[in-house]
Amino acid sequence: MLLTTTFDFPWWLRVEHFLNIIFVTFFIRSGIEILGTYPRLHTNVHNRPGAQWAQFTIKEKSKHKYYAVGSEYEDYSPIISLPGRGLLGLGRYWHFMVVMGYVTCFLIYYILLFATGQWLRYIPPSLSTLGDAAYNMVEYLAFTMPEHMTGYPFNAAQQLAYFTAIFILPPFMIFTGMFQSPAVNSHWPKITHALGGRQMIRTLHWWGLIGYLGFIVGHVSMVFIHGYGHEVSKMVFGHSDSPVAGAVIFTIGLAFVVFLHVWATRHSLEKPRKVEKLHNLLVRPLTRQLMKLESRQELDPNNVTEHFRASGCPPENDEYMALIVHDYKDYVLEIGGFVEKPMTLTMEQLREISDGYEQTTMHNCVQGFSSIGTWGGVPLHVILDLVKPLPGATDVVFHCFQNMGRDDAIYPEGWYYESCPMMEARQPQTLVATNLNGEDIPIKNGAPVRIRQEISTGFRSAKWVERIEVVNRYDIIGKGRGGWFEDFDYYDRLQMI
Ligand SMILES: Nc1nc2c(c(=O)[nH]1)N[C@H]1C(S)=C(S)[C@@H](COP(=O)(O)O)O[C@H]1N2
Ligand SMILES: [Mo]
Repeated sequence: MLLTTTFDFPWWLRVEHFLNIIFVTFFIRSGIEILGTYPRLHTNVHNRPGAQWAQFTIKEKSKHKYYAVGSEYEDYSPIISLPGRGLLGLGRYWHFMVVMGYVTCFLIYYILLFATGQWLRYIPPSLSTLGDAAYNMVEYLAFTMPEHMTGYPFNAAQQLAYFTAIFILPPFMIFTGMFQSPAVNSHWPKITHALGGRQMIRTLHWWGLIGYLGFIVGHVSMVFIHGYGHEVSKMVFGHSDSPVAGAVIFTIGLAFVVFLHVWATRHSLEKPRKVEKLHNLLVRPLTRQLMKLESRQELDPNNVTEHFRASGCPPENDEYMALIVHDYKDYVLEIGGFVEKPMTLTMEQLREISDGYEQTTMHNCVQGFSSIGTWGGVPLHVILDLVKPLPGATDVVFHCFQNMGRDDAIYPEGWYYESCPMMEARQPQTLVATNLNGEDIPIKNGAPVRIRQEISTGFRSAKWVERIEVVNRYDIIGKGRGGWFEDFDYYDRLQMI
């Protein structure tokens, strides 16, 4: 028989199984952190408030009337989420670090699985396996032990569960995870649309989480039903001849996993910058590749979001108020810094250069909400060609009228600013926007001028922009991390995911 030779559990399979326990539990806890910063699930890309189909918070409404999302954060306990306390940036750091490790291990695992023929035992031999699996479940409920399938080391219900956990859930999660990345979903807008849009993809990813939780509950119950020592010694030694030693070693292994979680949580809360460093080391190679994907969105202008959601409160200083009162006639955008020809542009001049340019794109807030808008303005590369960055210019910094500490009650201090590497600045859809849906940009969305960075998450699109500065280093601005959220909230400056 073909399958009798693959009855054993080779060492690489057992190592992979153990690593998987670490990866999946880290995914779940950091995933809950991410979910908590926008604890509502929608299926419609416009995510109209109140239209969520599920919610994981008891907060009814946000504190602000217009600027909803900032205060919608749910800060779960560090016992549940990694690292807890609403630290989205750090939760993301962990989630993506684990992606790097998990995907690497999984590729090796798949290769070995196929190279050794082990994969065959997880493939249901015929459609009747489905019926057998259902029958097995009834047997479990009746406290009888189902028979193994002939030639296999497990019964039909187990085979089906393993098949799902090995061949369905991981690719599904990687795929639905990837398509939440603004770099990916703006490069393949048609696939994004075909999948049902940004919120549907988020919802699907959540169902994957439920799939994992279901699998874990089932899998762990099976281990106890079939005998803890007997089962875990297969995970340790590959056979069940030494159940006691197996149980001891496996339990120590589990304690180690718990220790890792406690360590990761404490470390994140106490030394967040160290976690950030590790993240940058592991994940930057990926984000730098993602940065090369250009946004190619030409979404349907008839499908713009009626109430484009807003994040952050508008500036409250006299200078900005005066601009509003005078209908932005006195507004001048300064573009300078490390350039050959610094210049200033009025609204009128901006509109003239723009010559009616528009792009209809989807906004991806890092917290998870999305909106669609038609933005008019001047692509940043056009402006850069006018001011001519000097050789050695590396980044473009956007300075805003808004001071977070002063204008937004939920944040501590500091002028809002953001920056981006020259490569991102020169992308075709990186825009200096003056219009939203054919009108002046509303105050809440960044009037009179804001940036659109379409391949990155929302916080990188600075609103209420006063000045654009080309630089050859950004680490001497603010606290040196490249932007306000990077300085204060451990957000990733190259948040392409
Ligand atoms: N100056 C400034 N720009 C900002 C913010 C802010 O608080 N202040 N919030 C950012 C975040 S987190 C998001 S999601 C988007 C929101 O854009 P919107 O309000 O048009 O939806 O703006 C970004 N730009
Ligand atoms: Mo955001």
